[in-house]
Amino acid sequence: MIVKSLEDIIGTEDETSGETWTSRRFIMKKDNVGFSMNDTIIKAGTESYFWYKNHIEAVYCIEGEGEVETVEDGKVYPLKAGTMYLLDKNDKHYLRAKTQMRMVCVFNPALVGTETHDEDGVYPLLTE
Ligand code: 9YT
Repeated sequence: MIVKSLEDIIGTEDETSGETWTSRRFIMKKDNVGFSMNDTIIKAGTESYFWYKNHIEAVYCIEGEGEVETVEDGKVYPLKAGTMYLLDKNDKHYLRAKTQMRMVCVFNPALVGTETHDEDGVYPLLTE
């Protein structure tokens, strides 16, 4: 069994940041269970464009308020603590944080842990 606390991750190499977010990586590819899980902070007042074309991501909002918009159809979904969205079609999306949001993010395939978005909002499919 693996047991970790957020304070074991903050400030270590398992904490990765982009322009609008900081992700604390609890479960990664090296754990070899087929998915990864992060506790991610999205900065207040930001808009991010993401496209996980190589991954399926489920996102569970546990703090804060914002919205997610699917690019293809322009649908906007409000987000608050207790709301989950699943990008089951590798959907291109905008994520907007009204306040700071805290999200639990699950990826399949698992993230190696060092991924950040490229200019297309994509995470590369890393193998190590
Ligand atoms: C919700 C979202 O996609 N945030 C960006 C960071 C990413 N989820 C991650 O690596 O934790």
